Amino acid sequence: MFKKQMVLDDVILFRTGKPFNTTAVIKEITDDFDNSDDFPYFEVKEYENYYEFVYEMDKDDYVYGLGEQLGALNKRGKEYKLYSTDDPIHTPEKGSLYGSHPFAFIDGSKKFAFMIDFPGEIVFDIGYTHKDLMTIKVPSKDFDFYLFDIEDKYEVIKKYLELTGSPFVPPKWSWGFQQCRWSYPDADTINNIAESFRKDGIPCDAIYMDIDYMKDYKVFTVDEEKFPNFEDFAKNLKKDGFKLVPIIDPGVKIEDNYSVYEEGKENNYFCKDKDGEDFVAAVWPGLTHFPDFLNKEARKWWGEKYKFFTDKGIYSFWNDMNEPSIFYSLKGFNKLVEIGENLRGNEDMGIKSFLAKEQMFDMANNREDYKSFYHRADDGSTVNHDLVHNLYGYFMAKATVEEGFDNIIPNQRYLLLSRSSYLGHHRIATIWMGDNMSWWDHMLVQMRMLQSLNMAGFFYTGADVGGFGSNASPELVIRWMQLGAFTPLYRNHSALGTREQEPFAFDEETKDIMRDIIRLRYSLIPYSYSEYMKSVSELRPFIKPLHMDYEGKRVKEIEDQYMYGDSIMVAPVHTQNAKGRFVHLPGDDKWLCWVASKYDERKMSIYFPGDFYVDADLNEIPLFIKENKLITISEPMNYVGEKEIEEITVIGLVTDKAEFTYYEDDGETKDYQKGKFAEALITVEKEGNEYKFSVEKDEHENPETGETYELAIKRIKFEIYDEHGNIIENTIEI
Ligand code: MIG
Repeated sequence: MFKKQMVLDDVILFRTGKPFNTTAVIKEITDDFDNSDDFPYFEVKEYENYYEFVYEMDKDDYVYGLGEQLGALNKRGKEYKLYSTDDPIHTPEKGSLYGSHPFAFIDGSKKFAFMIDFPGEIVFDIGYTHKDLMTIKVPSKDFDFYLFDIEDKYEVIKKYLELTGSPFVPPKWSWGFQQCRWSYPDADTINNIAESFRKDGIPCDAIYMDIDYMKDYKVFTVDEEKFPNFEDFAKNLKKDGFKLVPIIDPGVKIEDNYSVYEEGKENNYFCKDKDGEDFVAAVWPGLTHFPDFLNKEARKWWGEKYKFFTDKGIYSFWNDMNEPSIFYSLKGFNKLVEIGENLRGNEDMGIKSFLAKEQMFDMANNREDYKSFYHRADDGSTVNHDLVHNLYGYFMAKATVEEGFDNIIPNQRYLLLSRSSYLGHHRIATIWMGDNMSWWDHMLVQMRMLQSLNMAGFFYTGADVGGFGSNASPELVIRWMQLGAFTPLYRNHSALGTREQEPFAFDEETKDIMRDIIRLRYSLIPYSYSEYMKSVSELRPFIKPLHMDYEGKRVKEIEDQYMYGDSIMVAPVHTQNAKGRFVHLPGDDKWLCWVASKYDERKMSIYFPGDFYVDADLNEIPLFIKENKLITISEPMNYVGEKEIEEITVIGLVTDKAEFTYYEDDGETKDYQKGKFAEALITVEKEGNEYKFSVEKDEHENPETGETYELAIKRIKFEIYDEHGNIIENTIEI
């Protein structure tokens, strides 16, 4: 039985029972419900313990959404199990990854969208069992179902974000390049990496610290032997423009006198088993307890722990392993020992170790283990983990931000990556896409996920550039670095035991090409940052699949081209040994093609709509600037904020009128929310054969201090193309 409420125009909430308060939705829901059984679009089937929603798909219906998932952009033809899972083998048939985002769009004979706010497993069978039926199974009688009876996808996303909150804004430096590896084992290694970037003139803004920085993998500790004078080490790197980003794992090592363990145990901050004992699971540190992030007191305790780092000027983190990933539980391990016992005597056949290994894999991330522990929710109730499983990573981020940063560094912007996430996570943090591989296919996987995640509110996200697992060839890393330059999170990461992937880990030519790509990325930051801030304030995705802007089945099938901001369509080369690729240019607009390699080298040509093979040598990536749209570039720097940007160059193909809003703020604090920012409205207009250029400054006043935020740019250069490819140049001092 459902009751319903109109929560926003054309957004109807259908509620059954007493849903767990996931806090995915921040819009206040009143008690003002009507009883109703008229559920549009779906046939609703009620069973003893669950509901099923069945939608009969038209043969031409497309289904988009579900955020972080594998497989095609159009979700039709597969089964998805939304149950957050640490699965490092991202092959196309997999139906569960680290995050759960039950929000989907039907785009076909009927157009609408829906979101199911339920934190346990939801199974989406989208034309898998029966090719034209979508069946969604929610194993509960307590959840919220939001129906967006809206055709336009931008409008749906806007309403979705009005419900769940606008996407978070990381510091400006997070548009810089970021280097990671599991692991840089000690301070010397990290200092050498930093030095190599500067010595080689390769811009870089952040270096990550993976699990080996900790003492015996104990969270909120630093191994002082490997990192002596940690505070000075962090300070010195910062002086040189490098931000350190430590990993944080939730499992707290069981070890007497380790303060995090002692405090958690004493105050009952850990998840409990059915007997009320602290639940034991093995992860990196060995046997651990899991903090109960669903409990406010525990969140507060955890959030304050980040002070250990924020006091040292470190404000950015990656919360890993928070599905939570379990190697094995104590119960599982005891079983294994039994099996081992049974196998005694067979040692020399080698079978014991083999079987044990198989068993170990079976034991990891086991559903029985998830069913065997409990949370104490904020309302005092005890909840079985399995029913709220998909919240763990999101609530860890809430602990980090709402109970941590909001108190200890309230005005500071931060970059917080999390591996696991749920609906609503995007407003306080973001995710990276987890353990991909150095496989060509995974570049396509990244592009699909990037588009889907943007539709789910994760505007700033990205995957491990170059691939995490397995070994990358120089060609693969180059192509991936090109793609990565057009994803918000631009982080190269690789796994322990795999080939090194830093720009200088390869031959000189590869390094030179990678330097040029990274410099191109930095030169585009004035564009990327301006467009990002606009997308957040307008609640329009920053990355857009072509089907968001164009109609027709041709564009709906395009997965490897997307809009990066409103002006650039990017078409990365993502296949082995390719020297170019096919590109579809949609709509009626012409496109200014920039086969880009160096930021200051223009290889431009004008294209009309249609399908083309575009050449792109190993050092080149095809970019298409939309007719009557503009981009802005500047001189690259070693790191974001090294120098003030005083001059930008505006590039575009203008046949009528083009406008661009260039945006500036301090890039580090939340003061922009109080008006501490400035914009320049740049206009290029063609009248007859004449071009008119204008720049209007909009420097805001901070209502609290009365201060005006002044633009740093002083000069705007124009490189405008007409439809014949002629260049019109101009400079305006402002
Ligand atoms: O079990 O910390 O996704 O980025 O390098 C593996 C080591 C744990 C998984 C993360 C990956 C990270 C790795 N972690």
